[in-house]
Amino acid sequence: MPHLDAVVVGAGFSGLYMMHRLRQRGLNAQGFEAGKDVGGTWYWNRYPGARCDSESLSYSYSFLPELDQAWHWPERYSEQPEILKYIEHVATTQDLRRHFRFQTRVTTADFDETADLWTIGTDQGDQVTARFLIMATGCLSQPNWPAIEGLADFKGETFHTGLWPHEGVDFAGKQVAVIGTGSSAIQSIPRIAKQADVLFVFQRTANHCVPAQNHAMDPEAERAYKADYMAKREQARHSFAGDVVPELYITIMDLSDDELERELDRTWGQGGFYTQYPYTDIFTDKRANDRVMAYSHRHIRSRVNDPGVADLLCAKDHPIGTKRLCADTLYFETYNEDNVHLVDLNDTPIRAIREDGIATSDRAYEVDAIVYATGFNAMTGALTSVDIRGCDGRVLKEVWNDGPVNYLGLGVHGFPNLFTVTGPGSPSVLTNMVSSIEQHVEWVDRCMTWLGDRGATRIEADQEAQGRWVGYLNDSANATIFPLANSWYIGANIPGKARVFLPYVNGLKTYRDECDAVAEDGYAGFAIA
Ligand code: NA7
Repeated sequence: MPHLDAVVVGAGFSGLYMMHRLRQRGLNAQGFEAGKDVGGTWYWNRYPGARCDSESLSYSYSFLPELDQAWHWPERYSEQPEILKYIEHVATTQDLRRHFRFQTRVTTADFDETADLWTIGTDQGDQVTARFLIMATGCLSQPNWPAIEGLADFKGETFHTGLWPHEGVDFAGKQVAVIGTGSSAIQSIPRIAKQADVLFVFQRTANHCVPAQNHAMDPEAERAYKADYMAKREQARHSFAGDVVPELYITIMDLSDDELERELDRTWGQGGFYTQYPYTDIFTDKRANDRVMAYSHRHIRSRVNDPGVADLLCAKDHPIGTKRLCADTLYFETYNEDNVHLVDLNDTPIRAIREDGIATSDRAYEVDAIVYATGFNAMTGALTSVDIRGCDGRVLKEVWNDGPVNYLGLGVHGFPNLFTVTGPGSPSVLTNMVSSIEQHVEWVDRCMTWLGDRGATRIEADQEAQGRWVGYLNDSANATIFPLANSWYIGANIPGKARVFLPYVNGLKTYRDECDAVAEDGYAGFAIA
């Protein structure tokens, strides 16, 4: 059985950077990736309109300063093909592909306590042993298929936004259904509506959505950013959001109605998460959030002609931003088109999928294609779908049955030498993902170097430190209004999943400081052997 220093699972932004670091240190690391090539999220999510909601100049690696200068991002927020092109370029120029086995899914991982080694198995029959197992499997990588009766009976074309065909899909001349109105639906619906003869959108819950204000890259802004790139990277690394954005300096409740209107006109003009970044109280004071929400609703109503449809599109069940905020390009205007119909599933729930379409409580919708934009088993799904067995035969999936427990979002008691890059309990999805990925990869690399220098073969989170961390995570989340929403942040989108707030809410800067303090203190809270 081949023996390795480390196995890296996943060849997205995390896995590639992890591999780069390990190989630079001369370690013998092997990567496994289920897809045919690199890219992770950006490999799978090829649906029309798929786009990042962090700006491209900062949603990219910071460890390649020459590439920073050479690379041109054509838009403020790049579309999936551009991001994938960038990742592929990095994989090629850094010669990373040869360290990965593609079309190979890791299915099992067993820890041998006597040898301090993981034995890793794949669906292609590989068996390898490795000192360290690094799960770089992404936060939104296990697609969620809804449990609707008859789903497999449909005779037309079935798609999931998170598993989009590489050759693309032509909806011209077709009757199409989209189920779901989260970010993936909001990005794809305007594009699908342009092609399809008829589009039915099946909405269970409206999502808060603000204009992305995407545009072609402004050459002057690009020049200015590049002139100062290193400093900007440094700023992002030590910021709340992991990004070069204005941070927490305006308190909504201090503003009069007129002042707030002007302020929100300004940030709605900037678009996307700029409508959240500056506000100290948007996630801590529901009254402040309500005021922003009222503005958002007025904005939506001004974009949709039919007041009844506009009303359905205004999210009212959760404070704005407590489910991941969506950023749109002409989403609401799409409902002004004659071929687009919104179906309110609260009024007429789906009863079943039939051979020829979708049956709701009041009628049948005959369609040629159904697009499931129904999201992911977020943050834990990719980890618990692998049969990971630690000490004493403990199974990760079972240990996490009541919600994930770990220390720093990086290590789990009972599972030595296992690292989870952007695992639950770390800032990840509440920040610029690439910044959080880099922080984790660098921490893991530093930790492995430290262990190697001491001849240590094992690191494991203490149960007590883990308990304190989980308590701190919950207290931090409960000090905000995030838990008020039935979001994927809290596992509410997956039937039966424990209701635990998954990401770390105190921002990347504080988190980085906490992780660094643990490292500087000789990895306090971890048992080293
Ligand atoms: P999301 O944001 O989880 O959205 C999934 C959507 O699918 C949401 O509107 C759900 O409605 C809907 N859904 C899920 N199951 C059903 C069933 N059974 N019936 C009807 N509707 C259903 O996933 P996305 O892919 O859009 O975005 C995920 C993240 O990727 C996004 O936040 C960005 O960070 C990138 P519900 O709200 O549960 O009523």
